[in-house]
Amino acid sequence: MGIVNVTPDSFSDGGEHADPAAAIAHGRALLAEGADLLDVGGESTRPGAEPVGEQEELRRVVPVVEGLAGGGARVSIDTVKLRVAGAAVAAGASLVNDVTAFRAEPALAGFVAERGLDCCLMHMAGEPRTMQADPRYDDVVSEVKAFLEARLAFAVAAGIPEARIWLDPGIGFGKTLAHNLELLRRLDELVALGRPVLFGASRKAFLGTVTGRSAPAERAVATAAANVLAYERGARIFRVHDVAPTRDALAVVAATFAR
Ligand code: HH2
Repeated sequence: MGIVNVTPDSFSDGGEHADPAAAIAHGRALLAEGADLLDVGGESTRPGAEPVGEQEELRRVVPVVEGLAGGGARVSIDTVKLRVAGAAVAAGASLVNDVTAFRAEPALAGFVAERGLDCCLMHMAGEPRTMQADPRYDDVVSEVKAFLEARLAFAVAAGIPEARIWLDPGIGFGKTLAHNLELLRRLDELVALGRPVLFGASRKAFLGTVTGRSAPAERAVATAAANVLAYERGARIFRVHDVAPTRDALAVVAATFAR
């Protein structure tokens, strides 16, 4: 899953693809690198980010979804808002990636059900503005697992077939370095829930801490390494800014384990 951020303030690529033509060109480049789908987002969820108004988010994402889906790409819409998801789906998106797992707008689950869409449900402790203040868990993996189980049950009760639901530990969303590493180390426990697991570590701060690389764009190798570990533990969708390095890393994994 290649990331197309149409935002002025994303943590690693804010402002780079803020106009629709640049964002569409970027999405096409990610497809050429081997992305199977593109995740288009118009609201940054980085720690400390302020929420974006609905009109502004619509203005950012709709032309980009239209341009990419119109060209044949599979597009996911990264939003927590029902109206934005509605407009993105009308423009050709077929998957809803909601970082609140339908807590921001529970009616979004009914919309996904009614339209026969796929969705990704992610764990987040708190909200982006404050989530990194002092995250605490007794056991991060069992708490994230219990949360995802409950949100999966909510989505199924809203009418979304289980087969259409992906789960995501929400790397960096209300988690310390130790929490992120523990989730990666024990990712198989989330895979055991029986749904495809999406892993989103791309360029995130914990990789900067581990490698000493303060510039997010220099964390592509660290991202690929984390994704190989996640693959080994059963994750199957990788949300990344740099598609080519993760593709190469996963090709080595596939060649090693293919019989
Ligand atoms: N991470 C980000 C945004 N959306 N969605 C899912 N399912 N999983 C994630 O880990 C995830 C996500 C944050 O990364 P990015 O889009 O690069 O930054 P920003 O939120 O600053 O735009």
